[in-house]
Amino acid sequence: MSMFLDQVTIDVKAGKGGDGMVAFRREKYVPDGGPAGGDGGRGGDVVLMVEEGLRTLMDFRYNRHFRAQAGENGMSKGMHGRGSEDTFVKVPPGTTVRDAETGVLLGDLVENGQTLVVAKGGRGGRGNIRFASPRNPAPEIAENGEPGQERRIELELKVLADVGLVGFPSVGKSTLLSVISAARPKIGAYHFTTLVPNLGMVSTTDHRSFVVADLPGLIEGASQGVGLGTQFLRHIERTRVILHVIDMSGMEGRDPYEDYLAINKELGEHNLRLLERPQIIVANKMDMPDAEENLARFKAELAKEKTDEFAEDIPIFGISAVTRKGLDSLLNATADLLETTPEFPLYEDEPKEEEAVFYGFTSDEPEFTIDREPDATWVLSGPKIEKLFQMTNFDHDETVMRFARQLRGMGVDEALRARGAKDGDIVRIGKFEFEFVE
Ligand SMILES: Nc1nc2c(ncn2[C@@H]2O[C@H](COP(=O)(O)OP(=O)(O)OP(=O)(O)O)[C@@H](O)[C@H]2O)c(=O)[nH]1
Ligand SMILES: [Mg+2]
Repeated sequence: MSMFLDQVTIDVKAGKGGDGMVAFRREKYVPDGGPAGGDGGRGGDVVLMVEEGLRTLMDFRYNRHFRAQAGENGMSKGMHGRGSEDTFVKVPPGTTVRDAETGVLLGDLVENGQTLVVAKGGRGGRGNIRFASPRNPAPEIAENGEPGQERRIELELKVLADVGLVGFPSVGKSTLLSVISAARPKIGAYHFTTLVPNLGMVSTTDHRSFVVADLPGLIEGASQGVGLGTQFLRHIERTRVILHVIDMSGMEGRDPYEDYLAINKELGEHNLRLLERPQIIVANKMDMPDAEENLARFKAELAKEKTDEFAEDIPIFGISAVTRKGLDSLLNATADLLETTPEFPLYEDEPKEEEAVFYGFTSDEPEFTIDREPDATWVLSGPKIEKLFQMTNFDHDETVMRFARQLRGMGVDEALRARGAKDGDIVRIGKFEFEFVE
């Protein structure tokens, strides 16, 4: 297993809001002090944040649970609880975030410092001061804090690079990166030397610069999971220009033109949009004896393929990564192409999770559902009603009565009656049971 991790599922849980307090003023010469219970503080959010220096999701290998602190409870003398700090979780630039259960896109984090709230902290419960009214000047009512949002999310890294080096194994992708940048990827005479994407910053002779990603070798069938290819194809998705590296020595007994077609097929099968990226064909190993001849044949085949006489020619650069021949013109042409190539937005057609859906509940979701257990107990469930339950402080009768009123307001009583509930039937929400009273 390589030490590269580019896909991981983590659990995040935001902080619960602090509970509101029921308290009354106790002053020496004031017999009936008014309500004095403060509000709870807000629970912390779990927030993802891009950290430029990170290159992989390795940090998540052994740490996949992140929670934020609960808000402080409200206190007497009208003191509010303190809100909690958010919990920041660092991710590398290029991290795509999805809800693991629904697959819905939550965000795509590319810029240093960019943040995304993935679990929203609960609001603090209100203390009894807030429930005072002329009719009820001394309420024994307080809310518990709202539960923090909890969810499982999926992080997928797609490296941020302007240019991607693709090609069969051992064509010289890593060698090329090593001679055009300060990156020092592993180079070897065997296939699949590169197991993880390597990034390098490249500068041209006229001082333009761009980031190049050297990817593990692809082979035929990569998009179907053969070889190492498929899991790395995602790293080409953010690149704007593809340098398609081909071994022109013909040493491995493969046909350069067949290789070229096979790789393009893989790119298209992974994601059709990859074929929209302009390519430059890098004919490598031109220092080898048969290379010139192979390149001529390659060019002839490529020309044959051209059906539309107005179609633009795909640029071909003959180079030798080992002797460093032909590099300057290749890099200048790459920089030129980058300047005229727009970005390919990855998720523009995909709906992002709406803020409203994120923080609340979707409108088509029922406020509650009623089920009947074999022992005849009525069971109420659903996010809204369960949240209401969790925010109710059952230590105070008056708060319990408020809860009952809220249920009635939601239409629970009516719905139960319609289902045939009778006086004295047991109704359960979570672990809490009460009697149905008509
Ligand atoms: N003669 C010659 N050999 C080269 C050239 N470029 C690379 N090689 C050799 O080709 C072999 C493979 O090079 P790598 O750079 O590791 O190839 P790669 O495409 O990164 O291979 P994978 O990581 O396995 O996909 C090494 O033995 C290199 O020395 C070149 O321009 N000329
Ligand atoms: Mg390599």
